[in-house]
Amino acid sequence: MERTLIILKPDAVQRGICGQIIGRFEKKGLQIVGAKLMKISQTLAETHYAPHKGKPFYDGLVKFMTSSPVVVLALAGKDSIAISRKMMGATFGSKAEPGTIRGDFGVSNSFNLIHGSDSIESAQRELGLFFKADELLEWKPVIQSWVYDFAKGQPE
Ligand code: D4T
Repeated sequence: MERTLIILKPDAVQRGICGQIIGRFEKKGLQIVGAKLMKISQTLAETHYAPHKGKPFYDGLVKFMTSSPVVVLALAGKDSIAISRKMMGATFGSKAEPGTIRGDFGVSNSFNLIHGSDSIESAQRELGLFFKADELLEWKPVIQSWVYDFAKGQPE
């Protein structure tokens, strides 16, 4: 199963809406394979957001992400990267569609509640930054055979 890194950003933790956001992923059928509350260090924030270095919002973004605890999740599922990005909605809360996490829970552009890896390569890099190998668990949900159709051997 494909794995992705999700960060519930400082605004989600401070506003007390982590449970509702995590519940959406669980209800969708994505599986939690890693989870922790942590304070992101300056170095980790700079490394994680290195692709944005030099952009006008970079300094503010690093300051925001290091300002207060976050909840990091590793989610597993078929196409979990694309599915979770779709559930998150457009980058800016002001533009995100109703029904998406950003569309339903926020109006801010920079305080946009959640991060999700945007490709297989990013997911591998980001999961390695935020989780030690032994913090990511291999486990089989008992409901899995009802979440996916395994009639052909592969999840569909
Ligand atoms: P992340 O990376 O946090 O999952 O968000 P997105 O993938 O949806 O958006 P992004 O990489 O383009 O932006 C990263 C992060 O920077 C903030 N941001 C972005 C901002 O404060 N001002 C801006 O103009 C942009 C483009 C929000 C998300």
